Amino acid sequence: MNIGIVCYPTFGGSGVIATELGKYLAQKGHQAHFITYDQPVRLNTVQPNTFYHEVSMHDYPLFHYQPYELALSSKMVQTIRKWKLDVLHVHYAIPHAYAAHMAKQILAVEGIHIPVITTLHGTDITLVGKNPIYRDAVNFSINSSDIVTSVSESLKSDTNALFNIKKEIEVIPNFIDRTLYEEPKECLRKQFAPNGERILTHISNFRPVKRLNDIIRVFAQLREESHVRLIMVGDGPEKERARMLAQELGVVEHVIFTGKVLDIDRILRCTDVFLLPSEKESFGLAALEAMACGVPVISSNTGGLPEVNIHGETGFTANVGDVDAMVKFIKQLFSDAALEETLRVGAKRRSLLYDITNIAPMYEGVYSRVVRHSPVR
Ligand code: GMT
Repeated sequence: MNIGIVCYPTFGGSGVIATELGKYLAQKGHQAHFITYDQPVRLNTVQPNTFYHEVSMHDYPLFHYQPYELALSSKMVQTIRKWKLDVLHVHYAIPHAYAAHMAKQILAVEGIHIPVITTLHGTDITLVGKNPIYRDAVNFSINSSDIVTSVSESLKSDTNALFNIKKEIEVIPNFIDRTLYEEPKECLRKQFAPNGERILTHISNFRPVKRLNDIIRVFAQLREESHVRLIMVGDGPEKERARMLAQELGVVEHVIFTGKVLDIDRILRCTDVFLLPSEKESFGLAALEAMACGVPVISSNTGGLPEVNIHGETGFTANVGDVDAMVKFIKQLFSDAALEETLRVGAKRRSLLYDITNIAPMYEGVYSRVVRHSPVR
């Protein structure tokens, strides 16, 4: 099949999922056509069956905001026509589902039918999409997609609660590629924790929803009694505030801010506990990636997190903002080697359920269904 993939090309989980899915499908012999404004970060190699179509923007002094949706729709239309795409799969509803609807209408005039699949990832619904500024257009474009998928049961029910959705949303969870975590790699533990400290890690886009201050507070409490170091991977608007809090609490020299890192598995492999205390989280892909490295997760129990991180099996979950509970769980884990091993094994075992070889066929099934039902071109 020739598959058009639209995503944000950045480090966020939706872009990672879209890119890894496309790369995997390309390896299986499909054509993966990425349509986006920049080379997706995970599409960093040239591969057979993989194509990148850049959405270029034209600046004009009249525009206060450049019309990205218009340029994206046009690029979708051109790519679908030229490469005879069979399906268009858009990740993150805003504005991709809307632009896809326009592309579909434009092509319909020429007698070309293109089925559109929209995958909802989280904040496109729970934070941004529900805002009255966008809500009507998001509602319309979700309903006009041929198939809608969401990355967790929790996101499905949030979408149904916040919007007036006329079709059944199919849940297809996020995934990891287990082979990535099986290759032997040099251990970097000494580099991050030269004095044999335990290592806590957090990975995100450092937005307010990730509650970085909770992470710093958890870490500062643990430092009172244990030798621990904190690795903060990523970048974003809350970084400086988190650094200032670490300074205020006297732990800043034990916190490593790595910036954006591509091969996060190298850090996760030497991590003892992964922290994700988010305010909202539709899935928590970074937690799953940690679990794939056998790292227990301490997370909040919001959104889709309890679907991924099973309390007492793969780590522990606590109420949003309950720093004391998170500290208590980590202390318990650090003081009980058998418990720690059980959680490490449990985390790894559960992550394997989400291996790409189990999840990608669900998307292929969706593609086959819509293509089978498409009128002949
Ligand atoms: O807006 C964001 O936080 C970014 C977005 C993304 O592109 O990564 O995150 C969402 O999608 C991920 C991939 O499906 C999920 O793993 C994240 O849980 C979800 N973020 C939130 O719901 C906050």
